[in-house]
Amino acid sequence: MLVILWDPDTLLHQTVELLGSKLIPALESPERLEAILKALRSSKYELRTIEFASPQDDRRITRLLEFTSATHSPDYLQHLRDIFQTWLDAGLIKQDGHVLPECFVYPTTTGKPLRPPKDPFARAGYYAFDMSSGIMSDSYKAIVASANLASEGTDMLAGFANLPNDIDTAVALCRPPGHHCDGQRAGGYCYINNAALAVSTWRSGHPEAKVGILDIDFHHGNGTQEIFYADPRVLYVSIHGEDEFPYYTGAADETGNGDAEGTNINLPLKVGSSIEEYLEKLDYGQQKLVDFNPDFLIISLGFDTFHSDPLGHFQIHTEDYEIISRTTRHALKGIPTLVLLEGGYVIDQLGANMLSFLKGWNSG
Ligand code: OKP
Ligand code: ZN
Repeated sequence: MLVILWDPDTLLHQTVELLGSKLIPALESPERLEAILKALRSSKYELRTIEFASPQDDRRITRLLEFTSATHSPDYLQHLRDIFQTWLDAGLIKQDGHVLPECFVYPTTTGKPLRPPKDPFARAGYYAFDMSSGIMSDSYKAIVASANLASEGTDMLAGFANLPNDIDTAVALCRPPGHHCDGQRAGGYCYINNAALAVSTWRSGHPEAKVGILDIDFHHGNGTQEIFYADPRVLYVSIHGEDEFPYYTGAADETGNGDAEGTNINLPLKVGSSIEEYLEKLDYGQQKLVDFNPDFLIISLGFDTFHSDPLGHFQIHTEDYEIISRTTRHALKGIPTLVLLEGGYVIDQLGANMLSFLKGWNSG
């Protein structure tokens, strides 16, 4: 049985991005979550949904930050918390404005360590790798609420929090998503790597555990890959559009470093690929995960693999999500599983796609 987690504070983040040379409301919008909630509420399946309130008590916040700090640098987390107010105080934006970067970090031959720039305007670029990660007045609240869902879901599955014991799957309706954040910089609508936080949460009670991550968002999870690239106890498997965003990662020859060699598996697929081609890769990735025999499984779930997605380009339809989730569940049954929402931008089909996924999971 599965349980679904969400938090109304995640709706507060609503920023802008560039389309050509125009600023538009970011495609990663509150309406995405609202569409999924609407579908869940009117569904004929029996679904257990828990509404969370972002962490209020100091102990919970301290614990969340401690687990996040295992993979995110303290100065980056401080930046996320403070940059909006800093820009406001410096007169760079008004209350309804958005922090967007100007100048990014780039390779040099000096060998000198990079330091955060003093200029608050420049800092926005130091802590980001693209311009799809704006920060507005309530962003930090939503970022924390989203991350908290990943941690709460893990607590339940790990037995750190009370949960009816027939539940072995938690679906965290996170937004903003997480898989592009590498712990030092925001990008691709991601600010905290929710999957990495789930791993740290799980490890707080099971330090030796092996964790499998299956990333089925259309885009390569460069952040998750980066964070666990040298970690032999995390197997990262990603199926994603070849040569698509985030452009510089996701090739099949990125396989892990040192004794983690072989624990990073990228399965790039050509743009326009069909569900049959997709399922071949999925089958291969699932088998690798089965062989790894993880104690805990995380699925980074994006619905931007949908055929008409503005940011994704596979030929995958609503009924296919049922097949994808059923085969995954079937292959990896018995392993406690945290499903984290990543992308998916066809708002009026997101609800149906999520229901299709849940239906397949429950019958796998
Ligand atoms: C995030 B996730 C549109 C550019 C969008 C960012 C894509 C982020 C995808 N103006 N670039 O993996 O779904
Ligand atoms: Zn995506």
